Amino acid sequence: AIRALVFDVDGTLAETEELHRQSFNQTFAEHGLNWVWDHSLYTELLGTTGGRERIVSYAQMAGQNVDPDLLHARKTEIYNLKIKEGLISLRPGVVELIEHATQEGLMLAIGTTTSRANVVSLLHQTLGPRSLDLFSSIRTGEDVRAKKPDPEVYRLVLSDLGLEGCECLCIEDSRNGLMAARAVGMRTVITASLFTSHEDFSGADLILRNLATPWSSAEFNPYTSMM
Ligand code: XBP
Ligand code: MG
Repeated sequence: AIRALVFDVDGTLAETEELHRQSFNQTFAEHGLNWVWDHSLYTELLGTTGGRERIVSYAQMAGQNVDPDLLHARKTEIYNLKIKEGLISLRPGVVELIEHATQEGLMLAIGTTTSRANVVSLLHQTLGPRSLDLFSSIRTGEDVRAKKPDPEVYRLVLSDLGLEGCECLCIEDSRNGLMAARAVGMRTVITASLFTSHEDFSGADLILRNLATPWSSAEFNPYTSMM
């Protein structure tokens, strides 16, 4: 039986990736770099998970020498200011699913590639400061050596929860996330996001437009049928 729901953050809890993209570009401009990551380039660059790693791989491609830690720290600062402006809301159905799962006695967890500060400010801004307590485990890119599609972050989550992968249902939006979730044996629901809708989601147990759509359908409720 399913005992926990495990959420990805970027693209899954909220459509944050456009804000990440703008924060990268603002950082590059501030540092006098002529790098502009437009929508289509950024879609490709998302193949490298982790903002710092994305900067490193782009710098290599561009043949330029930069300080990835400095750039990424500033990008995180800008991103957090934008989140605190309240520009981002949770995707449809996320709040309802969290409430439903809590009522059913399921545990909740988060496994993400992004930094802890970004998760904390998103949860604070959208669900309130006490919402962090809803999650029995929050593991981020800062806790791992290898980011998704490597399953390390989800291994940590499972170990925090004391559960096997087969006891968890993961909600993801990207192929890299799906690979990580499948590698630890979690059944995975994909809610494709703005930057990932073209990706190959084979191996997913269910692919949805968003988490709200099934709730309005009388025929089939994937959550109750999986639980
Ligand atoms: C999201 C990412 C992140 C964000 C940027 O992956 O790859 O790197 O693009 O965040 P996932 P940081 O949704 O699978 O966690 O700059 O903080 O890395
Ligand atoms: Mg994601």
